Amino acid sequence: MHIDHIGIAVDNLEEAIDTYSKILNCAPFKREVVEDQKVETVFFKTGESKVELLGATSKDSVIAKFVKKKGPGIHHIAFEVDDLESEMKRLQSEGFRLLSDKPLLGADHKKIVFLHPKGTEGVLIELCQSMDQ
Ligand code: CMX
Repeated sequence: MHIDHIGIAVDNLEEAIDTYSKILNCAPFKREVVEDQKVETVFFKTGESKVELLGATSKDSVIAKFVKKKGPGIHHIAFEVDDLESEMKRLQSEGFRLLSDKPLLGADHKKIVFLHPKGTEGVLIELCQSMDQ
C-alpha cells in the first residue's frame, strides 16, 4: 500500500492549476471529468505520488458542498492497494464504514472506494486500484 494521491478541493480549477503548476514547477499530466463523482480532476506527478485538484461540475457535487462549508483545502488521501475487494472485506470486518458496497469508477482509470471520515480521525480515505494491471 502506498499513497497514490492527495485530493485537494478547489473553488476555481483554472486558478488552482496555475498555483500548483508554480508550486510543483511542472504542468499537469492529466485532466479528466468523472461524471459519476460530479468532479473535474487535474493530476500532477510528484515522484511516486500525485496531487489531484478537484473542481465541482455541478452544484450538488460533494466538492461544491465541501468548498461551501470549509473552503478549498485537502479533501482526501488515496492509498493504492493491490486487491481492492479484499481490502474492502478486511476493513468492513474491522468495523469501518465504507461509502459504497462496490468499487466505483474513479479518475485515472482506477476503481475506488471511500471510508467515512467519521471513523478515520476526520480524514476522508480513498482506496484505489489501477485497472491497467
Ligand atoms: N474530509 C473530512 N471530513 C469531511 C469531508 C472530507 N472530505 N467531507 C465531509 N466531511 C465531514 C463534514 O465536515 C461533516 O462533519 P460534521 O458532522 O462534524 O460537521 C460530516 O463529514 C458530514 O459532512 P456533510 O457536509 O454533511 O457531507 P455528507 O455527509 O453529505 O458527505 C461524505 C460527506 C464524506 C460522505 C461525502 O463527501 C462522500 O460520499 N465522499 C465520497 C465521494 C467523494 O468524495 N467524491 C469526490 C472525489 C472523487 C475523486 O477523487 O474521483
